[in-house]
Amino acid sequence: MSVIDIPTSHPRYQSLMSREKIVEGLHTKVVTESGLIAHGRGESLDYFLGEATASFGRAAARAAVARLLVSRHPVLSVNGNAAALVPEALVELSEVTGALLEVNLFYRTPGREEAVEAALRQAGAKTVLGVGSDASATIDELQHARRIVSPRGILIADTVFVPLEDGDRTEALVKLGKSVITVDLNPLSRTARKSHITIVDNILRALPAMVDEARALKGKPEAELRALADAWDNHAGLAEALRYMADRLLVLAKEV
Ligand code: PTJ
Repeated sequence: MSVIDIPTSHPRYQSLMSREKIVEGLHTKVVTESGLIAHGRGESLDYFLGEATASFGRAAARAAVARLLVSRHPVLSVNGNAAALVPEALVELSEVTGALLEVNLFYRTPGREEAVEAALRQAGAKTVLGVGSDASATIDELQHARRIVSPRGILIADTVFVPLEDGDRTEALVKLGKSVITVDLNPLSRTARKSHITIVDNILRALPAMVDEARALKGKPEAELRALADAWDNHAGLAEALRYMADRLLVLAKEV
């Protein structure tokens, strides 16, 4: 249900296509209204990165995948924006790392969890947790809809991947002793600062990078993977992202 026909030669083709995916997701209930706002915020921050993956983003993706590969029960938590933008890559990441896919929504309005599940199944997912009667457990630390989780998934997970997440739930998952990984273009967000591994990059680039890293790392000795994940210093990573953005803006300021 494309609203406009975008020629591949358009200088903003990728950006316009991602916007189309979000708008289409709104029509199919995958994306919530606030998802449009979140996407716009992400797009503006991506300008600061030059709309490209920086070295710290790639290194964080590598550490994140290493963590997923050594986890006993890793879960990929999927919200509306993630399902609209990168459904295939989420399914691939789940297959390569063995992490389970679970739908988990901030705005759990009627029909949305099923719509997100359908998007994942259309992308090839065989098992999707957190939908209907499977969403029967709660995380007591949280007030809103995100407290509802699958007893087979997030409830018992040791590592949870929560891309494009809100700060409250990230904090709650950390408090519960889980290892938390996120993708967030905003290095200053509460989620970015509270997570153990934050990939400061656009989810459109970060997920395919994670799949590549997972394929490269899979089969490496567990001690090596554990050392890679443990060595990640999230505060240093966020500081580097901020410095990179600031330096880039200073260079651009000379060119305008
Ligand atoms: O589908 P639901 O109901 O679970 O709701 C999903 C949203 C995204 C609406 C909800 O989780 C939300 O309100 O999130 P926030 O608090 O807006 O946080 C989203 C974060 O993701 C912000 O820091 C954005 O800058 C960032 N972001 C947005 N788009 C991208 C992104 N980061 C990486 N890649 C993007 N494409």
